[in-house]
Amino acid sequence: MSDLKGALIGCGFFAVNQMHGWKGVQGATIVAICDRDPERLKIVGDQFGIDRRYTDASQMFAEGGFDFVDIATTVNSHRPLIEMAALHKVPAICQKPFAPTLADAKAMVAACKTAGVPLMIHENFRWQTPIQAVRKALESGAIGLPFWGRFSFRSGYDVFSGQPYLAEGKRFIIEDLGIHTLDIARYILGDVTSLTARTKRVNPRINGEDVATILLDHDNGATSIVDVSYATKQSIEPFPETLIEIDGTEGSIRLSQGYELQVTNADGTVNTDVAPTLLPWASRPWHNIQESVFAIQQHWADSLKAGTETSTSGTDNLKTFALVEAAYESAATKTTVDIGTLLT
Ligand code: NAD
Ligand code: 89V
Repeated sequence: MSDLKGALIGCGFFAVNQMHGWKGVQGATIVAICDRDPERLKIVGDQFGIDRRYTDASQMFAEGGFDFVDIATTVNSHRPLIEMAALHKVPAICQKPFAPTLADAKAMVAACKTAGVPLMIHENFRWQTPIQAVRKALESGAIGLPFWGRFSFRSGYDVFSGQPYLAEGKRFIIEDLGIHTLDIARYILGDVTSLTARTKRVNPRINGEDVATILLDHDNGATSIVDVSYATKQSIEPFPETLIEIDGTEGSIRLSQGYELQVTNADGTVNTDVAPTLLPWASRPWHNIQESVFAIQQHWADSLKAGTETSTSGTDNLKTFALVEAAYESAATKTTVDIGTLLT
């Protein structure tokens, strides 16, 4: 089977990782790019040798000649661009966060369903090597049935220099980073029935919250905590590591700073180095994220060819996005929010 042809929209900060990722993916090639900013279009077009360049996405769709689109723009453009893809019956990948609101996200899923095209959200954190290792350890049965978990991302890393828009919005850490951590919690412990959240803004130079603590009730009866912070100064900066603790009926799993996995049960303790690979184009400390970009893109190419649903399909990611909406609602109202109600 010949390579799938892809088009990428949005040639900003993160798209450079996606373009590098696509170079390594087997079975897919980017043939066209689009950015409404001609300068970004030129930088990325020249760096990756792409001749077909557009400043207008509708013109690119009208000319066609690609099998899927990869949308790497910021959130406000996601719905119109996904609806454009659906109109042209083009399978689509959309960066997180899914949409500005859950209603928009539901409309995007509906548009793709009606058009009969797959939609995948680029929710890459569950594809990180250490996260995959935790899931495998749990699936092996080594710790029995999980009843408690903690998914923690606490950092003082300056994300605002690369992504200045993160300082501007009324919402920050839950929508941008917590969305990944909530998705990991779902991926490891299963879907969530209800949630309680508290937030804080510590950094006075940003508009949104930079600390959040979220208590999750999972379908399987497990309880977990998702705690995220960009206001935490530590001796060794852990960015961008998610640290995990899982307690089960027969043992425990710990994913510690430095990508160390420890699985303990009645047979003893097994320690494993689960550090991500440093891909040739990647750089520390981002390599953990960069490797997961390649992994999710390979998964997309394989799934599109096989006609199978992706792990983070639009339908799946509605359940993660609902947790984001619920966390803001819970923090604002100081109530526990029922997730089922949001998803109906
Ligand atoms: P950015 O602002 O650097 O880049 C976005 C680009 O999209 C800009 O060049 C802009 O001109 C272009 N653009 C916006 N609307 C457009 C439209 N309608 N048509 C054509 N071009 C358009 O932003 P970024 O930091 O690269 O973030 C992009 C997305 O990636 C965000 O949703 C962000 O949350 C996400 N992101 C994901 C990860 C991850 O690990 N999954 C990491 C960082 C950022
Ligand atoms: O993954 C992201 O969305 C990024 C970062 C890791 C910096 O929060 O914005």
